Amino acid sequence: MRSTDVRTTTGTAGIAAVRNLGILAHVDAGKTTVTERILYLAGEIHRRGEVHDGTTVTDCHPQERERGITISAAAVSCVWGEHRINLIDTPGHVDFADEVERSLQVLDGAVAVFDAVAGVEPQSESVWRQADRHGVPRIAFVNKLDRAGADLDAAVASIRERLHPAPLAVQLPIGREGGFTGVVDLLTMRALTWDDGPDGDDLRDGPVPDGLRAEAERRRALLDEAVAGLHPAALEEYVEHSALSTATLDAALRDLTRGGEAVVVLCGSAYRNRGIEPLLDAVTAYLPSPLDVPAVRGTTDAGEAERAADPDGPLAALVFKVNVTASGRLTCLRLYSGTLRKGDTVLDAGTGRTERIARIMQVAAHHLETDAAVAGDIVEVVGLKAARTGTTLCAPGAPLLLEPAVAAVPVVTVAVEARHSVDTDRLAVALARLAEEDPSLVARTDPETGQRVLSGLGELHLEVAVERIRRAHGIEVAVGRPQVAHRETVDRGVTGHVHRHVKQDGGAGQFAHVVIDVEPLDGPVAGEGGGGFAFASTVTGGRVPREYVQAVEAGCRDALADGPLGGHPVTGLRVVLTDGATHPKDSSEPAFRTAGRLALREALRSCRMVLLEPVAEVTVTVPQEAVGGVLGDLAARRGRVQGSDPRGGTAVVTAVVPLAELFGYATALRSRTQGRGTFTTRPAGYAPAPGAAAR
Ligand SMILES: Nc1nc2c(ncn2[C@@H]2O[C@H](COP(=O)(O)OP(=O)(O)OP(=O)(O)O)[C@@H](O)[C@H]2O)c(=O)[nH]1
Ligand SMILES: [Mg+2]
Repeated sequence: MRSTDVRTTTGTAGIAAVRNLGILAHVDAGKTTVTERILYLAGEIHRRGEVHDGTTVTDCHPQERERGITISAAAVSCVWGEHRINLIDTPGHVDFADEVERSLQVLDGAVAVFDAVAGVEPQSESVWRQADRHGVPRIAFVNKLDRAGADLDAAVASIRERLHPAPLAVQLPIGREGGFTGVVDLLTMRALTWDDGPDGDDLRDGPVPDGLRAEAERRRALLDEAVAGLHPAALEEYVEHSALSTATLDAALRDLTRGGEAVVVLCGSAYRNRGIEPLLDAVTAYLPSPLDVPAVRGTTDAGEAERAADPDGPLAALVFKVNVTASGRLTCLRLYSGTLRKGDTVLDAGTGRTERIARIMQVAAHHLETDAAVAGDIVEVVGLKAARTGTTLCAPGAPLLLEPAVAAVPVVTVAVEARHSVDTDRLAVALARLAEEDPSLVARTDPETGQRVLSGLGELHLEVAVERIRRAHGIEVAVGRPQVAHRETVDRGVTGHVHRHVKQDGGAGQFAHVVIDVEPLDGPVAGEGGGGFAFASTVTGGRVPREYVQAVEAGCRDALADGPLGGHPVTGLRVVLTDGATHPKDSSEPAFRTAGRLALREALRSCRMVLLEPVAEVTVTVPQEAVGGVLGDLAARRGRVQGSDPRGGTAVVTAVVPLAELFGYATALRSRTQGRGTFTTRPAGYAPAPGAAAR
């Protein structure tokens, strides 16, 4: 399978053979295990590692190995047949959702992995929606078919119900649970079985067992019918022959996958090495190459521009990950256009500075150095000092700025202090490095207490970050209790608030007169990334020129940073500029901006405001007999229970709980259920905080 040709081929034929693939799923569905098996089958590694032994390629950081979870997205590349696959194993835990976001930005396709017992889980739904937003085509892999209670049909039904109306299963499992030995490929109508050979992975291709023949034919007929209903060319053939040829079916599945109109579903057991070869074949057959996806768009001085995946075009590449280690800095890039060569000087389109590429490496299990990389590729480079996650690198003669992924807004904060004052400066450096690698970590100094504080997406996110400071930098740190980030919103607004900003005491004066209304904004409050704010102007007769209206809006946005209840960000409000006045000489945009800021700041003091706290949707899976205790505990944590469903001998409880009450929940649940309870969370916006009386 392995060929150096495929690795080094350049030109369009080479690009068509590339697949930039992400592995996405809920925590523990088996992404890292699937990745490990792919690398093994592709000949990249000669021994399969296990997550629980801490021996996999992609869970390579010490904390990943100890905790048995993926923390950091890891890119690796391998060769399958004529194809080169650059694969990113992403984390499933919600605290690391930003890693998934940054990965999705540079991927052309993804495999969504599901647990055959649990089906679609909360975080599978979240990452699915993330992939929808990025328009990344997917195929589904229902994993863990060897587990007791595994059920492919139920998993497919949950995909249909919760994720996509057209999941198309192209395999029929052979054997159940511990007796799961293979699949019938419904396209070729062959049985693929895996023997427990010396390597535990001998694939055999044989006729469909008699006992499964009728069922396989029934499912193939249903598949033909479903595909014909979605694909016009297939429909023509279906109308004529009441069936589809394998070639037509195959081609239609590729079109439907790339168009996002259907999701091909495969199944297997990564742990038992079953089902991975057909998964790789489906990845290369159905998911797009960099040539099949729309050209990347960015901005230039002359406006928006597109860059096709052309090795001869000007360079355009996006940094999606930076790894800072003691031995140096590795920068992961996705090339969208052009060719990058060792020794090249590249332009950082954001800062206008240039940097030099010292070395280029394949993202292989063993870092292989290469002289060049072309459009469509994902590589690591050495030598860049300033480039950050989200930086665009381009040809100095053809600047183009690509849009970086939007970093999630941190919701949890801890104070971090060096135990020994000699380490204080080193701690500041360590915090800055963490934030360079992961833009969803924000380090700052609290202006009131003077303490260093670190903010992130959750308790685990911060715990992992602090542990890295301890280990990688050898700094002993004291960490405060986690605090949630509050927000403020408007419960009852005000109308006709007047602000006159006048400074006319000689020299150039300032004059801006504004009248605003403030009202609550319907719909979900506290949208991410500065959402939850609307601005309009009803000023007539040109009393306030358009550029000044814009300045007022900018001023109002400035005022949102600092609410009246406690200086928290303000969200969920609409401001309407209803009137104003200008002065022929002294009015200016800065004057109106100041007026907008001060007007809203004062108006908010007259509004009835409500303090908001972040809340999370929690899904707890516990043995049936522990349900009562869990429900009581959730209520004590101010949780609103939304449902409790029996599933096998366990119960799945869902509740919306304030994030502040979830600190330490992992430990509490473990002791309450003798270690048998598990839970996952996902952000569910903001809700009024108790005790914070509206004023
Ligand atoms: N029974 C069974 N267990 C599996 C299978 N695949 C993975 N596992 C186990 O499930 C656990 C989680 O697997 P991982 O590969 O770490 O899952 P992940 O999706 O990468 O998890 P995160 O990265 O932490 O989100 C490990 O203990 C695996 O050995 C499978 O096919 N069958
Ligand atoms: Mg993993």
